[in-house]
Amino acid sequence: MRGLVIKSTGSSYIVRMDDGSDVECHIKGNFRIRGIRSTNPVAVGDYVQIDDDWIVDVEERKNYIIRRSTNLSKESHILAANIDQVALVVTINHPITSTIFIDRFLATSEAYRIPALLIFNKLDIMTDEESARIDELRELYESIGYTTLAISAISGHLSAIQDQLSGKVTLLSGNSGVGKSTLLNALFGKEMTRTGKISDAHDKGMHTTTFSEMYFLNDGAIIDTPGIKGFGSVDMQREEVSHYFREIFRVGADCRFGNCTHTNEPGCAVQEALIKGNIAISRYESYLSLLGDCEESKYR
Ligand SMILES: Nc1nc2c(ncn2[C@@H]2O[C@H](COP(=O)(O)OP(=O)(O)OP(=O)(O)O)[C@@H](O)[C@H]2O)c(=O)[nH]1
Ligand SMILES: [Mg+2]
Ligand SMILES: [Zn+2]
Repeated sequence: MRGLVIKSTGSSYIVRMDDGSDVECHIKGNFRIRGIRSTNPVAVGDYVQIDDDWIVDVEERKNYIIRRSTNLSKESHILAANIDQVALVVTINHPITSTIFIDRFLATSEAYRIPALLIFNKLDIMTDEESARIDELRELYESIGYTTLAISAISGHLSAIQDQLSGKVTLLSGNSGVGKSTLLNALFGKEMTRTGKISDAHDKGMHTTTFSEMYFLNDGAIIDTPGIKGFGSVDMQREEVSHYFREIFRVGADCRFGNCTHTNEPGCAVQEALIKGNIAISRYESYLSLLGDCEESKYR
């Protein structure tokens, strides 16, 4: 019998069967999918075959997105499978989301060819300065080609975001405490899942959501996921990294050398664009940080 994995706790899975019923399933210890090394062989969004309450097969995925928790860890985790887009929820304060985190997330979504959307949340508590910074960041990411939204999940007015989610399966991700679950609840107009406070001492989330779960909304679906700290690089070749920074890739076509890494080569168009301010320093720093990971992994 066939069904869709809608919740994953790590040790068990809730599978929504084609007849609409939900079955709690397990996988046998030796269950593996060829070609992917990950801590979870089955993820939310997977279509599976079940036998009793055992998952016995996973259908080929349209796509999936993997995260490695840190650069050094060899373990990777499939965040979700068969998704139409990823939405990164960002707060520039309470808690702080770094641009490196944003860019690593975007680069990963590029690597897996999954469209990404940036949602700046908690507008209601941003100072004027912080709001100006949000405008700046939105302008930057829009200029690169990403869709961005600025919202307050607790104060409603979510029609712009509803338009973006309509008809699609969207994975919600971001640091702990940015308001992913709050946004989910707001979209449903009722409490679908728990939310948690930001710690007073550290101004960080407390990892309230611990499972990934898919929720069906009108003609689409939203997957709420546990907050993440870091975003290690996926396996990328050094030459590949610039492909995942759209504007660096575009400008890099004019470099003197075809294999330019945009670090210290003569005739580098990216360096020139940096000086002219046509490429943002923050983006270039994120690019360098991913490039650095590749160097590191070469010697592992
Ligand atoms: N002022 C304000 N607070 C918000 C907003 N959105 C969320 N919060 C608060 O931020 C805190 C964390 O929200 P959650 O929805 O639990 O955050 P999360 O991203 O799901 O966090 P994890 O599940 O830990 O990954 C809660 O106290 C929310 O009430 C917002 O738009 N404005
Ligand atoms: Mg949550
Ligand atoms: Zn170059």
